[in-house]
Amino acid sequence: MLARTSDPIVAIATASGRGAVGIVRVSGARLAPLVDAICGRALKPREATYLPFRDAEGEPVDHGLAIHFPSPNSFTGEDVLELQAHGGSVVLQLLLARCLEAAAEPDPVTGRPRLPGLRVAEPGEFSQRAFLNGKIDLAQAEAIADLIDASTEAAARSAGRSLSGAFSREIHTLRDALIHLRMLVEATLDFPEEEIDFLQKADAAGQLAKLQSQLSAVQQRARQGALLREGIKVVIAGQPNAGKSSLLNALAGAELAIVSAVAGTTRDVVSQTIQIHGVPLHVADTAGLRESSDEVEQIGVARAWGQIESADAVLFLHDLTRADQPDYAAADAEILAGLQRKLPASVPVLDVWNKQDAAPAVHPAQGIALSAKTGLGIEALREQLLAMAGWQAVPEGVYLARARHVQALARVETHLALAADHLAAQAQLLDLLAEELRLAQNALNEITGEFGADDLLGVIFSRFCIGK
Ligand SMILES: Nc1nc2c(ncn2[C@@H]2O[C@H](COP(=O)(O)OP(=O)(O)OP(=O)(O)O)[C@@H](O)[C@H]2O)c(=O)[nH]1
Ligand SMILES: [Mg+2]
Repeated sequence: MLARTSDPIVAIATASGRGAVGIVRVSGARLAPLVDAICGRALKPREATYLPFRDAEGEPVDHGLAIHFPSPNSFTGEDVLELQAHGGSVVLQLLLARCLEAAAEPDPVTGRPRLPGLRVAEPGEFSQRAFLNGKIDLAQAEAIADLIDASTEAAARSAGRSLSGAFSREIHTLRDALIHLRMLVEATLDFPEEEIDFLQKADAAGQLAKLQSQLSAVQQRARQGALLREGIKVVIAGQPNAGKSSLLNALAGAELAIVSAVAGTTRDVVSQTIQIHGVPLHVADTAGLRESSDEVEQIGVARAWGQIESADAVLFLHDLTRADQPDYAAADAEILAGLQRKLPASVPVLDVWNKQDAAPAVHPAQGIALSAKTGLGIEALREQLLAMAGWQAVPEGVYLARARHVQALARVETHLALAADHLAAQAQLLDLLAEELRLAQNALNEITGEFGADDLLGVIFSRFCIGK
């Protein structure tokens, strides 16, 4: 949980390690005395000035650029001082320590500490302040963290779109339409004798239906955005020697897992994130599923089932060259029964027949045939994986969204559906209609944070990196 105080805060804003430039950032209500102490003078607002950063004796700690962003025209909305120094970790630590020291020193004029209470920022605290001071809304604040964490170019682009407020604007459009409808219903409640007429004339049902269709468009894009951010987990499972490790290597384009003709080669789970059209897929290769007296192999098989149980999608790999052997088919049937027992119906299982190159005449009744060895059919599998993940190209562009947003939108959907029922059921349910619309608006507000749920804020901002 973050401290929600107005303490001045300081942090190294750049990544740890060596770099050409590193930045120490300070934010607080009034930084002028600190600027004086470290820069030896006042700075022109928002102008970079090259100068020595001074220690307590006036000696330079380092030379660099200092920029003072007076409140409210800064990232956090408070006074912000940015010190761009050389990017060594020792230099930046010295500069950070110097800021803390200078803050505690008595001001030559007042004799009181220059910047009482200056402390090192918690992760995400700068962005939290930006949010609390109305510089950005919650969805935008999350987009900052998502942009930094983006694992694919598509994810970074869509995080940028969310950060620029595209997602928030869509939410505001929905909210405004919702408020309009609520006002209509609330007004009707005040004049009960006219209610049906009034709502009918204003086409409340039509407005609600329009709102529902707008919502479903936003939902679709948010779901795609959440997919870009989180990806899905795909587990490759099947009998020993089917070519699971070969398939992982083929998908990843690298020799990650050991491949050999010995059945029972893979023991540990080997995982790799691959991207298909920008969607991250976390693919896990597992031990071949069979009864074994080998203790290590047994552990591997147990781990494989553990992976399967947490999968979002399973590739059930078969060996085409052995497809016609009765005991091979029997073992596959046993594995299939296990998959059906352990997986909810919502997790797709795709039959993949490997080694097509060695059995070109055999064609499976269902699923797809490929060769991990020659690469034949791998592209088709990649497309199929995207479809299994639920990816659809959305024309207007995707904005990065989080599971939290998708869930909130689903709650809005539920409340609007109930509201529509109450509206259709006529006058006596107007109170309930009004209540559902209110709840729908609450759920929408959660996305942009225009409400006061402190606990939620703590969770969101504590996942940031320090200095952001
Ligand atoms: N002809 C042919 N051979 C393949 C293909 N894919 C894999 N193999 C061979 O099949 C054998 C087993 O491959 P692996 O990828 O190790 O199989 P696995 O399913 O990971 O096996 P375990 O780890 O023992 O469960 C190796 O000799 C591979 O060279 C393929 O597409 N065509
Ligand atoms: Mg293997």
